[in-house]
Amino acid sequence: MTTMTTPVLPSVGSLRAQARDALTTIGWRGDLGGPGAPGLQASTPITGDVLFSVAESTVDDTDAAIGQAAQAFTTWRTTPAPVRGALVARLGELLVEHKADLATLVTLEAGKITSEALGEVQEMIDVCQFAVGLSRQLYGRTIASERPGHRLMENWHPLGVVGVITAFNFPVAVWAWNTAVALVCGDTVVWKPSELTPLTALACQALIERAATDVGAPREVSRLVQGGRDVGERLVDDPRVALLSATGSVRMGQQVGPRVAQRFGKVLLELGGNNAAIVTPSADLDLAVRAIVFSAAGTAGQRCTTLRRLIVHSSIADEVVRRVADAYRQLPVGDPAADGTLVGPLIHEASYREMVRSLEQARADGGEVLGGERHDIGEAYYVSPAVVRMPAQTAIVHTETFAPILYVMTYDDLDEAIAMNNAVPQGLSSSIFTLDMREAERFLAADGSDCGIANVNIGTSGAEIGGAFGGEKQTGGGRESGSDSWKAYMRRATNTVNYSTDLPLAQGVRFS
Ligand code: UN1
Repeated sequence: MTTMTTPVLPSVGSLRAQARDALTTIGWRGDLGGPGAPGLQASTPITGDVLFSVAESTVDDTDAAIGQAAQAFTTWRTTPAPVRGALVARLGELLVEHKADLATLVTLEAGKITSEALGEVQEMIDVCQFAVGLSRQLYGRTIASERPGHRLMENWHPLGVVGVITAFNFPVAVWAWNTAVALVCGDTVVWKPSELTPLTALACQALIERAATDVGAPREVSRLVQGGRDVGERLVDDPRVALLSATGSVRMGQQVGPRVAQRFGKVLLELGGNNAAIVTPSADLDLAVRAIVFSAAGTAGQRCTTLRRLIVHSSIADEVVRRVADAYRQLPVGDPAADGTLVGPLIHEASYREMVRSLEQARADGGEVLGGERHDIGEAYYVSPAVVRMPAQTAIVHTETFAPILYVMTYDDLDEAIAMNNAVPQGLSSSIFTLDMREAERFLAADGSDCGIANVNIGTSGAEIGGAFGGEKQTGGGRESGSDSWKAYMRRATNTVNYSTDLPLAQGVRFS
C-alpha cells in the first residue's frame, strides 16, 4: 500500500443519505432494506460498505415481467413511431432535470468521478434526443422492380420484447442506448441490470415510468428485473424475448449467444475489449499523452473501451512512457465525488486481486511496472494506474483485465504495429496518433485496424452516441446506439405489390 494520498472518505451514513435523497427526488417510491436484509446488497466501492438491500426478482417475477412487456407490445407496436418518440422525449427531459441526482447514484454505485458520472447521464440524454429524431426516420427502401406494374419495398416492423442485460461500469447509459432506441422502434423492454448497481436501476425505472405516465403510454413498455444468473437465464431462454442485448464478459457472451441462437432468437452482444493505440513518430505528443491518460486511467480502467495496449514507435518509446508515467503520478486518486479526483475506486476486491495477478504475470514475463500500487484509503480498493513496459506481447497482454493497466510495446514498421493492434481476440476500439495522412488512412483501411471503432488522434474511449457502438471478433459483433443500429431492434419485411392486371413471374419464369 502507498500513502501518497490519504483523503478522508465520507461516512457510510452520509452516502446512504445521498442515495436515499437522490432516489426520492427522482420519484422512486419503495422500501429499501438495511444491509444484510434479504435481497440484493447495494454496496458502494467508495468505502466498500453495503448501503441498502434491494428487493430481488425471482424467476417467476421475471416470467411475469416478460408477460407484461409482451402484452404491452401488442398495442405499442401499432402506436405511431413519432408518438412512441414522445415517450422517449419525456424521458430525455426528466433526465435533464435529474441529471445530478442520477449521476450521484452512478458515483455511489459504480465509483465514477462526478464529471464522468454526469457524462454518462449526458450520454443517456443524447441518445434520447437521437432516438426521438429516429422516430420519424425509420426508413425502408423502395426498390426498382424488374416486373412492370410492380412495386418492391421494405417495411421495418417492431420485433417484440427486448431483453437488456447490462454491466456495472455503464450502469445507466447502456440501458438508455437500448431502451430509447427499442422503444421508438416499437419494442418493449425487460432490463436486468448488474447486481452491483441496483439503485441506479431503480432510479432509471422510476424515470421511465414517470415519463410513461406523463405522456399516457403503458408503463409496461419497460420492465425491470433485479437478480442474478437465474433471472438472466430466463431472459436468455424465453421465446417471448425476441432480441437479447447483452453487455458483459466474453465468457458471458459465449454462453448467451448459442443459447439464444438455439431458439432462433436474435442477439446483440457487447463483450470485452482489449483496445490499443499506435503512436507514430509524427504524432503530436502533447495531445497523444493527454488522450492516452484519459483513455487508460479514466474510469479507473473500467470501460470496455479503456486503452489497454500502447504500441509506440521505438524512436519515441522512452519519451512517451516517461510522459505517461509522469502524468500518472500526478493523477489524484480517491473519493470519486471529491473535487479534483480523477481516479476513483475499483469496483470490488476481486477486481483488485485480478489487477495484482495480472501485474505479477507481467513482471514474470519481463515487464517493467510503473505505478499500480494500492492506496491506503479505508477498506476500499483505490489504485494508481499502472504503465507496464513489455518486452513482447505475451499472453497477459492479450487478456483483458478490467483495471487500469497499460501495457507498452514498441514497433519499427507500421504494418507490424497494425498486426499487433489486431493480434488480440477482441475487436472493440483502436486509435492511431499520427500527423501523417498516409499512416492514418492505412490504419482505417480494410487491412488496417480490425476493430469496430478506429480513431485518429483521439483515444479509444469516450465515443459519441451518434456513431454505431460495438466491436468485432470476441467483442461480439453487436452495434448499439447511433447510426443505423436501430435495424437490430426491428424486423425487415420485403413487400412486392402487383398493381397490374398481369402476373409476370420473376426471373422470366413461365408457368402456364
Ligand atoms: C462501456 O464501457 O461499456 O465509448 C461503454 C465510451 C462510452 C461507452 C462505453 N461512450 O467509452
